[in-house]
Amino acid sequence: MNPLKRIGRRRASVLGLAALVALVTPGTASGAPDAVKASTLGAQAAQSGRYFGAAVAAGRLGDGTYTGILDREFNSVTPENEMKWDATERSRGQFTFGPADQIVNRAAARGQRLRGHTLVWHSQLPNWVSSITDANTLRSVMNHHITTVMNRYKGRIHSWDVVNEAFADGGSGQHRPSVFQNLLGNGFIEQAFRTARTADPAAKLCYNDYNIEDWNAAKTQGVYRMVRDFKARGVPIDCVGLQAHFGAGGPPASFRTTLSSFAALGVDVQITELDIAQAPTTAYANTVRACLNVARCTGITVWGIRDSDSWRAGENPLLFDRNGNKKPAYGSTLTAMGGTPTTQRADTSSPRSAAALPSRFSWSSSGTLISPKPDATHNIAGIKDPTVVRYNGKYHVFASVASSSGYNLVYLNFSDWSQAGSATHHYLDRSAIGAGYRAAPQVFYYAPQRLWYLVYQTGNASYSTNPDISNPNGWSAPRHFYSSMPDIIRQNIGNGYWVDMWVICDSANCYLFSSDDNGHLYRSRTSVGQFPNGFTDTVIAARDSKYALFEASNVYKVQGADQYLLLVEAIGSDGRRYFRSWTSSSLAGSWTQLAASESNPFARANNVSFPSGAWTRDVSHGEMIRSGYDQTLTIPACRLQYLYQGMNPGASGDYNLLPWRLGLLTQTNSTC
Ligand code: G2I
Repeated sequence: MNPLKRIGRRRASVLGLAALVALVTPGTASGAPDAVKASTLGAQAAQSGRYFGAAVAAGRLGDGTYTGILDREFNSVTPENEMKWDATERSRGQFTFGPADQIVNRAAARGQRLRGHTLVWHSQLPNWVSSITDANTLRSVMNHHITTVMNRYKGRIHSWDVVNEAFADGGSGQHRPSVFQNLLGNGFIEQAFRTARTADPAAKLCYNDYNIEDWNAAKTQGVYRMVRDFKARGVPIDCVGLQAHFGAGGPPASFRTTLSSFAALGVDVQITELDIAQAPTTAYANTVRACLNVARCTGITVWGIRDSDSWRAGENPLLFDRNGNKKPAYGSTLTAMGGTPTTQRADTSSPRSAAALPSRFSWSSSGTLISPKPDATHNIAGIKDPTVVRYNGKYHVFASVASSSGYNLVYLNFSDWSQAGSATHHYLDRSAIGAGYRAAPQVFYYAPQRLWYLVYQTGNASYSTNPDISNPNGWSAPRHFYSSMPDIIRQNIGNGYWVDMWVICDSANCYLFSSDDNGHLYRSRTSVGQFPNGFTDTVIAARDSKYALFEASNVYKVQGADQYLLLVEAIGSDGRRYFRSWTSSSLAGSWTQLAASESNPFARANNVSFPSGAWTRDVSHGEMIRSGYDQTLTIPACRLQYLYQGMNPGASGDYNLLPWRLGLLTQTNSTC
């Protein structure tokens, strides 16, 4: 965002631009189908709206091979042991959430979904519970446990295993004996589900068990009768988890019938703990196919990552060997979902993978969602350059506010977009950020330091930090990333401006991108350990003509793919702002055009529909809605949303006084 440029200068320069743009941005319409074959389990499962998850152990999160596979392949996580009763309430009323928090916070920051496992189970139950002898005490202890654990993670868990393994093995089809069954009778399961619904009404409530995959088994029929009865009587239940701990033969022939029979009762089904002795390729493929064939089979979780992580390690039942290499069953699993495996060694950096994003985009725009809210001391003309994260159940938006006296920043939060217009605007010149030229903010949580960063331009590239994103007064005074403008920028900037600083990190390095309104995208680097200090090695990351590579660059990691997305704002042959896009397999790599022309733009008035009225012809400086909130800037591969600035097409005059407003694009050609 260039605070100084004027619309008049821009319009005057547009003559002859059409030819120029055509020259430098050849059309990239490829006719490639929108449906893509992803090269990782999570990304491919997402193509059909499903998740592919893994059980995760907090104790292994320091193992880079383990987390490398976890973050590359899986988009859902189940804590393997950390949410169980013996881990969370070892003595009555004393709750411990450290290891569970570790898994939850890590997954949430990366946009991975979470399954909760498990609230009521006869196993891994502390002695103080199993030795209770009084029904009223046990009931209140059970309800308190469910409520406390669910409250802790409220809004962050997509599905909870409320009750685990309550049915007996063998031919009875009845509940197994347990302290819950023995003291509370058959009604304990219903009681647990009712308490769970009250505690977190948004979570899907699941009954989870093993050996219920064979439709002909008495245990399966017992669970089926319970779910049918719950649905008939309005007891809250949303899904059945089938653990799927299989022998080498894989799933029983009736597995798909079992899944579809439960689904027909009006519940989702999920494969929750998949592992198969010796991991035969066909057995894995058959399991996956059974799920894909049932619309309400919403996801698959494997019970561990490498064979050495498995509770059945001696049977090598998982998709990765102990060195982290993909096993043949990995390939058959991915292929069964329609994906394409890449050959990949666990200990090298990821090679390029199949594109997870389509090569053409179409969007639907909201109307104006956020407009300036001037107050007695802030006479604001435009609200611009938004940055946004979803954290703790809220969208947190920071933006530039433009007025005749210059630029500063504003902060607002709201729980959903329908509330955006009524949110309070907090002017950040009242914080230690202070008055004066501050513009084009970017916000993220820097997980290694457990600190929020707001990056913005002040003439230099600057930042403030805050331990609490929701506290507008918590931001520190500005500090600069550079002692002065790097030489390479000084040599290339011409008559442009140094603007729109953007930070993104991979597991080793952080990169700072910036633009010069003169056709150059710059990139500097520091290590994750040194950040925010040490940005050096500034290079030109991309170059084009001035208006074809103008400003407002954004760079993101595409979830589940070895793919980064670069967006840069251009000025079109009609003088209107739009976005071009490129991808790369590495943040330090070269960028390949994705949708990068006026005829096949990433987002431009010609690929956006405006159901509530064409309030803008510009699709200008904005930011993607991320799937997480940390420094990796991870975005989903599907159903993209982009918060942007637009304005009344008839407006003109002083650039700083133009009536910019914020609106939201939602991708309409997503295939997943
Ligand atoms: O048993 C396989 C699974 C069956 N369905 C419910 C799941 O929750 C269950 O998971 C396993 C974990 O994979 C094991 O990791 O549950 C076991 C306990 O029943 C877990 O084993 C426990 C050991 O029993 C403990 O001694 C150990 O301290 O793992 C703990 C942490 O490694």
